[in-house]
Amino acid sequence: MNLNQIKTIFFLAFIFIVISCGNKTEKDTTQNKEKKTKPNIVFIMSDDHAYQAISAYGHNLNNTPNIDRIANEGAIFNRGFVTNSICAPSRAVMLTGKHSHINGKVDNILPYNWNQDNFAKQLQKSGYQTALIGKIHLHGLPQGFHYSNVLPGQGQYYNPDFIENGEKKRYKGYVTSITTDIALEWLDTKREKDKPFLLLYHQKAPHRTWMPEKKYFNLFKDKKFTPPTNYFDDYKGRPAAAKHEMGIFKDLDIVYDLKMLDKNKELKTRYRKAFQKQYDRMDSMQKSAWDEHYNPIIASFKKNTPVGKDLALWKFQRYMEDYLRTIQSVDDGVGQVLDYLEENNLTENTIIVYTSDQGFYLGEHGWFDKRFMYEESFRTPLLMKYPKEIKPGTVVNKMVQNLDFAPTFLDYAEVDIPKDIQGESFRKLVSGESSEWRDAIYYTYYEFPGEHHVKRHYGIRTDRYKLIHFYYDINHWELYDLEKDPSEMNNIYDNIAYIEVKETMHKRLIEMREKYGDSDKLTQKNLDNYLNAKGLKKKQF
Ligand code: SGN
Ligand code: CA
Repeated sequence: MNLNQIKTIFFLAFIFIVISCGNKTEKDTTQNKEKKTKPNIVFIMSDDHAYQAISAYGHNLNNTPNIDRIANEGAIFNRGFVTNSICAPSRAVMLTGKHSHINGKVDNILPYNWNQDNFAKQLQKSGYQTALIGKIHLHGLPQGFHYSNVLPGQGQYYNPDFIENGEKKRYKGYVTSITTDIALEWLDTKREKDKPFLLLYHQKAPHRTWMPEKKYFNLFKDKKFTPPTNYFDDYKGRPAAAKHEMGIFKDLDIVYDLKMLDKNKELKTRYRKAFQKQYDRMDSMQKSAWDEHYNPIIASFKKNTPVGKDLALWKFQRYMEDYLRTIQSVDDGVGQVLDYLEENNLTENTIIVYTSDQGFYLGEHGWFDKRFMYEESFRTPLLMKYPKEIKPGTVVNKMVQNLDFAPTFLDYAEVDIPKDIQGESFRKLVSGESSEWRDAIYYTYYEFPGEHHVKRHYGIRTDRYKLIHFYYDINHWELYDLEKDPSEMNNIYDNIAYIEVKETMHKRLIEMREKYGDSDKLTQKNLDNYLNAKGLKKKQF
């Protein structure tokens, strides 16, 4: 090799090194950029929060300025629905993007299989830092999260236990503020800050038994709540609804739900002991603040106990006060998280969603609780903000479901959506890029025989109509024209004027069950599993 050849080799080697270094630098930059531009996701979910109790929805019951901020700076969904209106199943659908009969968590009783895929696992694999904080109601160590700190089961309002990465410990204070503090602490000190993050920040409130935080004991003191027009519903034409055990008047316990825990124990109710247990979790300071507020109300109730219709109205008022008070603390927490994101320049690149695991009755049909496919519990609040893509003041009227969260988040994170996910991404819908969307949704409910006595049913809702089939110890169909009868008081299934609508809806329901892989056989299997788990036999009912 002569000198010139050696020079050429050195020169080529030099060029090669420069090019590869250049490429490497460029590649690193692209990866970094990608990492940094992937949006963060803060998914806020509360438990049993009725859309009627968010001021952005305009029902004038309460004031939720922080939750409203999400809608004002982003989008409000007027038709957000769940697929199965009960806690644990709703969360399983949210995580997996699959209907209950596919993910297996059909009711609050049967176990959830954490080994199956969920969107947090997918995001984790793609480089996200993930955390789950608060209520999840799915037994077992959560999978898909670098950090989890969750309430066991339903959780407690005062001095709650939490399970931090599998280890149980008790916190002192009020559950809503504690959940917020844990979430803020994770955001501030626990996550790796150079990575995009997913935070599931899930409140227990406003779940029963609606125990407010001290600072809100006097909120609504002077406000008189008017019950909905169908508060004294007679359930005509709706035999499943008539069998309910979720009436504010009939079923709310004066002591347990409405807090009339008199010290001389004269008010002997069915669930008095259960509430005593909750009260006993409080320390002496918490108890004396509680008593200072409730004792005068108890005294006045005992001195002048209302009866009949007056009692029904008194119960409604008491129910609304405490239910809405617990929401005020949830709203405060949302404000703290939004402020944190703003103060840390995270607003632009963070998707924020506010929703509930389902809707809730605030006296409609005379009820509290959920479960039915009727609007108030089938629907759920949904507000969303992402300044990069969603215009402030956006209103979405298409029917989205909790089934759609998983694919939507994966879409934003640019992760391939697994083929077996049943929901659809609403990213383009909410940004206004496309208005193409489904025109019908499917619903199932399984937890019967069970608490509140809501019979098993499934059904379909289109923009205008709803068809429901109640089964098991009843075989009953209901059809509603939601345009003419938004409160679903008039079952028109046997109305001759709707014969064609009825036929079309039946046909569409069959198609829908095929589309989502549901069938009578699966329904029967779920029923058998449930009865086995509860040690029940069909003939007992
Ligand atoms: C508890 C409540 C019920 C409620 C279920 C399910 N009773 O059992 O009123 O329907 O949870 O709620 S309580 O006396 O224990 O409060 S869910 O949101 O978890 O599905
Ligand atoms: Ca719930």
